[in-house]
Amino acid sequence: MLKRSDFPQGFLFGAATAAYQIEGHSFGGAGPTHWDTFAAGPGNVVRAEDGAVACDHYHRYESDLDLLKDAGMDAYRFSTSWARVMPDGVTVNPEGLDFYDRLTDAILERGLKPFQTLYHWEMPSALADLGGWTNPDIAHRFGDYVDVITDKIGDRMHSIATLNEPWCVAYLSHFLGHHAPGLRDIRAASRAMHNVMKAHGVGMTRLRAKGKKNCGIVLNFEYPQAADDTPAALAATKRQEAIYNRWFIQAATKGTYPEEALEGFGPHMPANWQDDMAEISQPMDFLGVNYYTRSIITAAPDAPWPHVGAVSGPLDKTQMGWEVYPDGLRDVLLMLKSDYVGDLPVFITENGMAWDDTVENGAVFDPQRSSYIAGHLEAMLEAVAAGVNLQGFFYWSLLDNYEWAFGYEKRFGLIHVDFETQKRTPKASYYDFKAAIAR
Ligand code: IFM
Repeated sequence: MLKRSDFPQGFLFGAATAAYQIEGHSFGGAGPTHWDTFAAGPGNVVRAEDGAVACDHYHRYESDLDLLKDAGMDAYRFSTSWARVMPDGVTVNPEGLDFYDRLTDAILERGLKPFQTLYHWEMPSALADLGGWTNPDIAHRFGDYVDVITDKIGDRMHSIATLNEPWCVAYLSHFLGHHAPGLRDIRAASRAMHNVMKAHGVGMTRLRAKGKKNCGIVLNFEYPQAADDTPAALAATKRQEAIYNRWFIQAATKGTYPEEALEGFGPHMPANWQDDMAEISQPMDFLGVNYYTRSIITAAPDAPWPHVGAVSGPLDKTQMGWEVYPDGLRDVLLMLKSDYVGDLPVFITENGMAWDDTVENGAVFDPQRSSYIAGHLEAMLEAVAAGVNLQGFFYWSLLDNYEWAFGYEKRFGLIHVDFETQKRTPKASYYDFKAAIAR
C-alpha cells in the first residue's frame, strides 16, 4: 500500500460515517424519519432492520473516536441528523444539539478535523408527510435546519457539506424505489432531482450568511462504460452518465442540467426551476467525491426512459456485487477536473468495500479490503500526478453499520461491529491503513 509520504504535503486521511447508520436513532429524542417507516414496509429492507440502535454510537462516540485517533487519522467525516436536531422538522430538540456539541468537542480533543455533512438521508417524517423532497418548500425547511445546527457547532467545523449523494436522495429513492421513500415515479423523481439541488443552493446561502468557509457538496460517481460500441449502447451510456455523473455537478458548477437527462425529466420539473439555478451554482470551496465501482451499460429499449440496462463485469466483486475498478476513480477525477471543477479542492469523501467479515480468534482477516484501499490510493495518486487538486481521502466506513436497504448484512467497516454485543474489533485492514498513514 502507498504511504502518507507518497502524497502531497498536508493530504488528509480519515474515515467517514453517517448519523442514521451508526448513532442509534431511538436515543436522545430524535424524531421518526422516512427511513424508519420505509424499513417497516414489506420487502424494503433485509429483515426489516432499521437504525433504532445501529452501532449505539450515541453512547459510544468517545471510544469510537479513540479508534480513529489510534489509527493516526487526521480527520473525521460524520453527518448530523435533521430529525435528531428537529424531530418534527420544525421544533428544535436541545438534547440533539447537545449531542452534536459534545461530539464536536470530542473530535477536536483528539486532534481530528471535523468534516460535517448536513444531510445524509434523515428526512423527518413530518416533512415526508408534506411530500419530502417533492415539496417545493423543502429547500427552505432544510435551510432552517442548516441555521439551527450551524449556530450550535458551525464555529468548530473544518468543512461543511450540504448534502450527501443527491443521486441517491432523488433518483434511487424516487425513480428506482430502492431507498426511502421507495417511489417509482418519474414526476416525483424529477421534482426531487431539482429540489435536492435547490436545497444545496439554499444551504450554501445560509452558510455564507453566517460567514462559513470550506463549504461544498458530496456527490457520488460511478464509471459508466458501454457494454459494446453499438450506437444504442453508446447512447444509453450517455444518458446514464448524464443522470448519474453530470446532473448534480453540472448544476452546482454551471447552473445547467444535461440535455440527455432533461429529455426525460423536463416535462415533470417544478414550475420556474430555471430561476433557482443561479443560487444552486454559487461558488463552492470544495467538492466531495464518493466512488465505489464502474457500471457496464446496455441499451434497454423495452424498459421505460432512460432505456438503460446493466450487465455484470468480469472483475473481482465486493460483498455488494460491485466490481473493483480503481482506474474508474482516476478517470472520474480527470473528467471532473476537465469538465467542471478545474483546480477546486477535491476530497474523496467515500471509497471502500463491503465483505462478509467474521471474527476468528479475536481478529478479522480481510486482505481484500487492504488491497481495495491500496488500488484506489494508487488511482488517487495518478490523478494527483495528472494535476487534480486532490486534498484528502476518507475510507467508508469507520465501522460496520446500517447499510440501508441491506440492513446490517453488508460490512464496510475498518472496524468490525458485533451488533448483538456492540463489541468493536479492528480488522487487519485497519492496521494496514494505520501503517500506511503513519507519520
Ligand atoms: O453506506 C453508504 C453511504 O451511506 C452512502 N454512500 C455509499 C455507502 C455504501 O453503500
